[in-house]
Amino acid sequence: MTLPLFETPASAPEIIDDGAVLLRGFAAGLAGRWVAEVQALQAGAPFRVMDLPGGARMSVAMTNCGSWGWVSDAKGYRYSGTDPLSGLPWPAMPPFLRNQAIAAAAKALYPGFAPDVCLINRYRPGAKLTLHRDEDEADFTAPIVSVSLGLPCTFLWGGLARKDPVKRMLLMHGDVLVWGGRTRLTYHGVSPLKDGHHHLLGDERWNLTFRMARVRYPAA
Ligand code: MD3
Ligand code: FE
Repeated sequence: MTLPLFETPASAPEIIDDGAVLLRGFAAGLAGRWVAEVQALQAGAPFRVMDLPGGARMSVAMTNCGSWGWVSDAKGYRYSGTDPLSGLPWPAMPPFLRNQAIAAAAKALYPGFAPDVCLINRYRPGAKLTLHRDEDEADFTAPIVSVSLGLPCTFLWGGLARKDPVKRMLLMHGDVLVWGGRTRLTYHGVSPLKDGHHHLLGDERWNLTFRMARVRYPAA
């Protein structure tokens, strides 16, 4: 059989831990559409760098779509129904993005996923995310679906305590990870992005995380 050039075939789901499922290449086939959808969101809610409560500035630029968006400033982190840059509601989650995230969750055996937030992170060379837990959501029984596009990164994957040993894992363009069950509250982060060139995103890496911030899982 001849595989199409330039396309990573999506592979069977891999269980990488209790509740965490890796769908290698899930978003690779329609990556151009993913990129176009994120670009279209820029008109209403552009990428911006946020401040951390301690006073430092993040290196990753972020934006959101959906009913809620994750924000950070001198006062702390929280979900906000409006974009602090515009004062307006975040752009609606495009149906293509939402449907793809729901399909990925279903493939990872999480039916009833109904994301009300898509947080979008943009990394340029040197940008990183220090070890943290995602704990601002209302219902930790809901998984998080994460989609990687563009340059590869070294993902840092720890345990349930900050001091637990950290494993490293290469996340590549098109990879989708579904984090649920026992892994939902693990510490994780991203090593400083290495310079490189990707045919769709140049020297950038984008990561989309679909979350259920203010809805209960599973959705009725
Ligand atoms: C494990 N983003 O936005 S995606 C974040 O690549 C975030 O931009 C990283 O961590 C990024 O909060 C990592 C992989 C990921 C996302 C959410 C998780 C791993 C997770 C939630 C729980 C456990
Ligand atoms: Fe996170």
